[in-house]
Amino acid sequence: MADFESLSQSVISGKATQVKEKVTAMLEAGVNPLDIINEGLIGGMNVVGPRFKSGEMFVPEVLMSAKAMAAGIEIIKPLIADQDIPSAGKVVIGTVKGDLHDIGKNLVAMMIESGGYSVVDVGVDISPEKFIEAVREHKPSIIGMSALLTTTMLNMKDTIDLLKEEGLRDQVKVMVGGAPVSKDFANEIGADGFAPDAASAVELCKKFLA
Ligand code: B1M
Repeated sequence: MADFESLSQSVISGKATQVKEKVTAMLEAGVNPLDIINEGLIGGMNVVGPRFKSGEMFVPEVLMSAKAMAAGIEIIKPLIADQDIPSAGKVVIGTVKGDLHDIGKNLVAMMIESGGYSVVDVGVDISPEKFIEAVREHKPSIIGMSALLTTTMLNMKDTIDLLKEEGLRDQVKVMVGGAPVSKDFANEIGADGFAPDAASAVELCKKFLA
């Protein structure tokens, strides 16, 4: 039985080396890579969130946790992103303007890629204008916007409005997600869909491109 609790604990305490060792040992023992992500790594970040909120953890510690989680993801990524799958469609993904949170966005990008789509990750703090530029340059079927702050989620609407103004809205499906985002909010701003987590994001891509 894999000790996900111990892996989560290493994420919480920001110990990247321990995370790497534990992830490697679990993979060698044949544990499913997605279970390692969902139960061990995300499990740890799910504890970090409330502690950050309640003032038990501060930004430098949260960053250490984020780095420890990223170290684990790096080891797992090549195992689940199958480069040989022919692309089922292209997705441009980024975190919206003013927002630097990228852990969830990176996970979503990785899962979408492993679902057979080619992904162009445009990064964080992406303004509506930069999203438009990326749509023109990469011609994706889907654009994905991530936001973790209640203040920055409003920038999703600005991007959708600019897509309309630029006559590009009909060419792409818009998917939104991130902790403060909801289905109702997605409908309100005129997005095509909302995904609460990375696995649902892959399902949504499939639905969009079916
Ligand atoms: Co920030 N932060 N943070 N933070 N941070 C939150 C989001 C917060 C909820 C913490 C809290 O107070 N409880 C709070 C937001 C409050 C609000 O707006 N209501 C907050 C705040 C306030 C801030 C700062 C303003 C703090 C400060 O400086 N005073 C600041 C803002 C900086 C900025 O962006 N301009 C800040 C900074 C940071 C760090 C830099 C320290 C770090 C980010 C490091 C990084 O990303 N590289 C950080 C972190 C780590 C967090 C928490 C603790 C964890 C976020 C995370 O990575 N979760 C977070 C608390 C929390 O969310 N519980 C918090 C794990 C990740 C796997 O989940 O991102 O939700 P998540 O992604 C999920 C789903 O949401 C979904 O799938 C993912 C996988 O299942 N999903 C999508 C995400 N994007 C999607 C896109 C899709 C579809 C699904 O389609 C395109």
